[in-house]
Amino acid sequence: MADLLGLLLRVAEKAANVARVCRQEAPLFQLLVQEKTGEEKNKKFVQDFKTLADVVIQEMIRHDVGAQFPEIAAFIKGEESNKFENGLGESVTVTVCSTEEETATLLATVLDGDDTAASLLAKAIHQDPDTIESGTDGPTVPLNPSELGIWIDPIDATSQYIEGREEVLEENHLSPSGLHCALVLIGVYVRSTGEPVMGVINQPFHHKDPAGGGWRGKHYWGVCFGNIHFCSEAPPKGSPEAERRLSVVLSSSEKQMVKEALTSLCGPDRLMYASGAGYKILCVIQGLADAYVLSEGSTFKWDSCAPHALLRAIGGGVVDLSLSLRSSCGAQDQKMELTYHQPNADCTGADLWANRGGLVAYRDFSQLHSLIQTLKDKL
Ligand code: 2IP
Ligand code: CA
Repeated sequence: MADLLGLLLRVAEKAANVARVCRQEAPLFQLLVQEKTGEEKNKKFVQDFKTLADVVIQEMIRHDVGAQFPEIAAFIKGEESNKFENGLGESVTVTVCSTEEETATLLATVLDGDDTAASLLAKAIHQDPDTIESGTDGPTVPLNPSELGIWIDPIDATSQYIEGREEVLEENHLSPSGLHCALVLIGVYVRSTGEPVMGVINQPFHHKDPAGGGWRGKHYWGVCFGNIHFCSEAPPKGSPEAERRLSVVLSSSEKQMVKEALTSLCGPDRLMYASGAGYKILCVIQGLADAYVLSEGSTFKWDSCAPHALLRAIGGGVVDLSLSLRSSCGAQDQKMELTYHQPNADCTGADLWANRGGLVAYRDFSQLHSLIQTLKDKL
């Protein structure tokens, strides 16, 4: 498992590099943001390039992890499919080839012959990132790679990534939107139980290099299995959680009824809004909010698996909101925690893997209990 953690940290850093390159290199950036007008307008192509950045990152992670851990290869899933249609309606399967040149040639077919863009992208895919240390000798966890599966979200909060607003992060404050909400998420779960046991998060746009070298990222990781708990983030300090009013982060599109119920519990000044499902869970991990409540089934296994593992590593978790509201013992039941191994019945496409009942991400169990009790009468 220590080897796997090291590999995931490296491959997530490479993914973050690809995400940064797509914004920093002019030929790629133009594809990402260009809005052609009149006869030149080809919305589909612009749309497709956004997806291509995601597909390329996902395939690169799948390729690198599958090469080192062949037992996991067939159990690496993500948000995107690698079947891709270019602006000319041709279908291409995006894969990472054995050489940079081959990958560039393949990408050029998806990019309608744009060799410059294809070469820049291929270079980032084949570049070795600086070695990243987890800061421990590596947790020893009694699990074999053949027991594990992986969920990848190549870029969470894609809309913030495309829009690209540069906000300056204030220490100890969450920011509602901007580039820093975009995250690379890689989560590992146990195939037989669906329990999330390892998570790596890379925030490609964490801060600007003061020497003018562009954006720098930050990574976070956690491992949790049985009594083994390791996390890059220490549980937040501050006044005892029970002694102060709860703070909750929500999606800006959350239902009015939920906002009102939570206002009565927390007070209006303790409700916050932020973009990105992964970023909101990261805010809970960092103590910028006590909980993230989502009443809709609008997140997916790839959004929650990685940050869920980090939360568990610091003593928290992520429960299914709808199940918790219906259960007689509230959230107390371990079965309320989200799992990652079984598709939803009677669903197709992405909905197979939706967190259908909504969710609550929390650090402190008694706070989760108060939230569920408050929402129980209202939803
Ligand atoms: C999205 C993204 C959105 C989030 C949505 C996720 O993933 O994180 O920001 O909505 O739930 O599925 P919101 O910001 O309202 O919470 P992606 O960007 O990968 O599609
Ligand atoms: Ca996502």
